[in-house]
Amino acid sequence: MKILNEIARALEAGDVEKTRNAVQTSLDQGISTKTIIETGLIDNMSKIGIKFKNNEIFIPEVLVSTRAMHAAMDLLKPYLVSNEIGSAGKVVLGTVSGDLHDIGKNLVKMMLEGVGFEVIDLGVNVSVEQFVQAVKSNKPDILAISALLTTTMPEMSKIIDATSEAELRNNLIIMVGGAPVNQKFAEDIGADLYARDAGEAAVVAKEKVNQNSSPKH
Ligand code: B1M
Repeated sequence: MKILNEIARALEAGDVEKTRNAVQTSLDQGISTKTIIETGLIDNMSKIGIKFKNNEIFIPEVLVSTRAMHAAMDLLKPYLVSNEIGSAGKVVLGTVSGDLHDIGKNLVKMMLEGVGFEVIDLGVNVSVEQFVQAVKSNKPDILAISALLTTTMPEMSKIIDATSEAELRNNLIIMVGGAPVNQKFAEDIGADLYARDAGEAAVVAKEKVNQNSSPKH
């Protein structure tokens, strides 16, 4: 459908007005909200995430695209029939205790939402207990933890240990990231996923949840 290509182009250009207009035209043409969201928005936001991961585009481009995506979602909200769209899964996200950096975390949140996850954002300076409590009450598929300081990185390990002690570790995917974090550190502390940037976070999170929910042979 030609109009869905128009959504893709407008989204990639980060043009809020054009994205909203193309979404409105799609609705006027009788295209379902499900197709508009899944094919027009989420698929293309995933492609933007992959380009970001491959360094083909950079943070400002991702930010304008996510802004356009949010504007489109706002327009579609009243048309959404409950359960028409299957959520990609639930994520609890936060920056660790003692750490106030949230620009990267917010970008991760936007990218995760862009590919269909429901994200519960705990904010910054989140204690081990708050993370554990949020996992207990929200039962997320993924616990996503961000840290930007070498001095706050050890909090990640404490959070992972605390989820095990609270017997919440089974079926919980733990993803870590932030500038000082790397794959080796993630493996050392027992995290399931590491993502270098927001684009990669959305891609690996989706892959892992799909993998866990696909039938075992
Ligand atoms: Co701070 N700061 N800062 N700072 N700050 C750094 C991180 C630092 C590297 C600067 C430096 O010295 N060169 C340094 C850390 C050194 C270290 O530990 N090795 C530092 C320091 C020391 C400090 C203070 C201690 C300074 C002081 O007060 N003496 C202080 C600490 C405050 C605290 O947290 N308790 C401090 C304060 C601040 C500000 C408040 C002024 C501000 C934060 C504002 C805010 O976030 N609302 C700030 C900023 C802006 C920075 C820099 C300049 C930029 C960080 C940023 O937003 N980058 C930073 C230097 C730098 O990185 N060049 C620095 C852009 C953002 C998009 O990238 O956050 O890396 P990033 O996120 C990426 C990836 O890391 C990844 O995806 C994101 C998008 O691609 N990612 C994840 C992040 N979380 C992820 C989670 C995932 C997956 C991927 O899965 C769950």
